[in-house]
Amino acid sequence: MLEEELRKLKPKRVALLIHLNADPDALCAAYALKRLLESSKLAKARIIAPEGVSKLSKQVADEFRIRFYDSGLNSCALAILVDTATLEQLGDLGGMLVRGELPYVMIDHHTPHPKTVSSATLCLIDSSLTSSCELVYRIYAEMGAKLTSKVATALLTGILYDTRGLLHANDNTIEVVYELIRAGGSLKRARSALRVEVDFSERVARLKAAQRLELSRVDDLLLAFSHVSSYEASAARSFIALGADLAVVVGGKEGEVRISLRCSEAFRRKTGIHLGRDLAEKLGEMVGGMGGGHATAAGVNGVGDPESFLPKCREFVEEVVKSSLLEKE
Ligand SMILES: [Mn+2]
Repeated sequence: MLEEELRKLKPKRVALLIHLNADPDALCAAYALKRLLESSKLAKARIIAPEGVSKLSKQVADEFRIRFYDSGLNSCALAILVDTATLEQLGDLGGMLVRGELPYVMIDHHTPHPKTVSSATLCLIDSSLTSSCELVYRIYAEMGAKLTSKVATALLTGILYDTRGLLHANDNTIEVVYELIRAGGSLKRARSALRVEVDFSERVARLKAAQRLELSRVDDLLLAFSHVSSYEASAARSFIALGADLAVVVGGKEGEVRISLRCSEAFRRKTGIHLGRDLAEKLGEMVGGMGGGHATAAGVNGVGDPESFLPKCREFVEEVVKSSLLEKE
């Protein structure tokens, strides 16, 4: 279908557009498409990542020598949106598409926005797939195009990323992974492309936060509190991994206070507490700043002394948790 569309439109140059702060699935899917369009002589292609890609994607790009740009849309006759469900996810570059100045095709595994779909020339969307790379593999298969081992490995990388190392893989994912390995793809190399080493200073911060950890128990919920000068979010996440139901880590120095809150799904279910709304917003007021976020991850910025704010913070959080449990009874 994509092939027919391209033979009809005959664009000289195609932009492969990926979302802001693109993850490895978006980048690898775009890369494999670029190789497909060029090797089958359908069009020249350029990967455009508005405002750049994520830190991990940068590492993947270095590993596979994938080149991407943050501009050049003007010289393209067609855009292919990869792993991108709405035009808003393209930042300022989406403007040209919103204004209808450039036709676009969508290739994605997210549930798309109806408005974005209705203006598209062609949509190849399958939300039953766990990654965009699987969809790109399907396009290769439909066209009968040959995969090089490098492209196969790149597609495996995107799949491993979006499925958290195949944890969320479904039957189709495993079939595609099998075919990619048969085509010469290396799971080992894909895994190593995604391996992240945690910074030394970040590991020190996590361990210091652990050293200062104060534990409270409310019913059968474990609440962990601590303070650290930086990497408070990383410390809070590590407490959840250790087994805390709720982690509150106060960070900052020299009069600046940041608070990072994380909780488990079980905590959310048992207490009904939304960290952003029920804790972060009020903590933000308490430190003369602002707080907010999601149900299981939130943050606060304000002023004060992190260490001396911790007891007040702890008292407030424990109160909210206790009263939410009473309400639930
Ligand atoms: Mn994806």
